Parts: sequence; structure tokens; C-alpha cells
Amino acid sequence: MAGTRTFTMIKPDAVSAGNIGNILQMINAAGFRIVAMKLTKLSLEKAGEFYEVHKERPFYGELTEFMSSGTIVAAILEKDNAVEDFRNLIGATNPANAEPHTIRAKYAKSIGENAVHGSDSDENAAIEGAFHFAGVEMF
Ligand code: 3AN
Repeated sequence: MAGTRTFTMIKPDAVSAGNIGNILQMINAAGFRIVAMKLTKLSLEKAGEFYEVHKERPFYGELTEFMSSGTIVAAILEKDNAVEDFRNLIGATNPANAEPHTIRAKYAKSIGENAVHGSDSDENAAIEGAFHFAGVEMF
């Protein structure tokens, strides 16, 4: 059975462009409940840890530098079929390929600076949520 929670980050490009409110509005309108949320900033080391799975990819350095370049909003979201439904809401990694109604089509700048993160599996959703939040911060 598909899980009910996913993890997201509103990335530095979308925060600095003033799009936190617009993106949260789309998340709420799509029926997600906010379980945990905070404005935070990753150090280069922490960004490296978060994206450890991409360590061998050519864009790893660019990705971790970008993700530690400014504040982000981290959040845990709840809804039936959360991981898949949220991936559909955010759209393709490359905003040029994202469906027009998606968050990335509206707010992402490029494949690297693509406005939002969304977990790719129930297992990673749990790991990523626990990376940013203690149990007492989840409601
Ligand atoms: P998604 O975020 O759609 O799950 P992944 O997991 O393939 O995509 O990549 C993680 C992050 O790495 C992306 N959100 C994006 O910021 C960055 N990224 C992916 N592919 C590239 C690329 N070709 N060049 C630069 N950055 C990339």
C-alpha cells in the first residue's frame, strides 16, 4: 500500500524569488496536510549528506553548492498516495519538460535550480523527513 507522507524542500531559487507563498498555496490546493515545516539553511556538508545518493553524478558539486546557497523551507506533507501525487504536482526534473499546471513549470528556473524537492519513494520520504525534523516537531 502506498504511504501517506512525503518530504519536500522549497529550494533557494524559489525562496529568494518570493515564491514560498505561491508554492504552499498549490500544495494546500492539491490536498496535502502540513505535518511539519520550517525555514532553514543547509551547510555545504549537510547538503552533501542529504544528496549522498547523487555523489557520483557530475552535477553533485553544483547541486550541493546551490542547495546550501540560501534559505530553504523544509516540510513533511500528508495525503493518500503522497509520494506519487506530490511528484505529479511538482512535475519533471527539467522544468522545460514539466506539465504546465505543475510547480516546476510555474516556478523553476532550470534543471539545477528547480524550485522544489519531492521524495522519490516512501522509504526516502521517511529518511528525508527524519533528516530535518525530530519526532516532536511532526504534528
Ligand atoms: P528530482 O528532484 O526530480 O527527483 P533527481 O533526484 O534526479 O531529480 O535529482 C536531484 C536534484 O539534482 C534535482 N532536483 C536537481 O536540482 C539536480 N539535478 C538533477 N539533474 C541535474 C542535471 N542534469 N544538472 C544539474 N542538476 C541536476
